[in-house]
Amino acid sequence: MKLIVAVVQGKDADRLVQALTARGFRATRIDSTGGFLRESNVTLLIGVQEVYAVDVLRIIKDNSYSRTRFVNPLMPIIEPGEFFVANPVEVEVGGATVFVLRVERYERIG
Ligand code: 2BA
Repeated sequence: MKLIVAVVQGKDADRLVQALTARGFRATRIDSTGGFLRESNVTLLIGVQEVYAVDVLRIIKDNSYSRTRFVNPLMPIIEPGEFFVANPVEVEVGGATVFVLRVERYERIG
């Protein structure tokens, strides 16, 4: 058993979850926020038998898109009389950030 933790952009999450559930995979969707951009994203927890991990990774790849965002760098400390024009910096936010973890034990109780 593997636990796949995938951080995806909010725009891709609905389609990705639909694609996973249509193929019979179970997923838990957690609303999350990126530490760097401080924008909403979605973290999916997907528990699968090891043989299906490749299929899940393929579905994630097919449904996650890279996008570029412009962010304003932090203002430096400026002295009175000085001025500073911040140039936005382009950042590429990936399709998905994926962690694959080994699961020691999995149970559905009830
Ligand atoms: P954020 O932390 O908001 O990062 C958004 C994008 O900003 C990143 O895209 C990356 O292109 C850039 N970025 C992040 N930290 C940076 C830094 N210190 N310097 C320069 N640029 C930086 P992705 O790498 O595709 O990450 C998308 C989201 O996936 C992240 O949102 C975060 O929520 C999650 N993530 C990425 N790497 C992670 C990690 N090692 N552990 C946990 N979560 C991670």
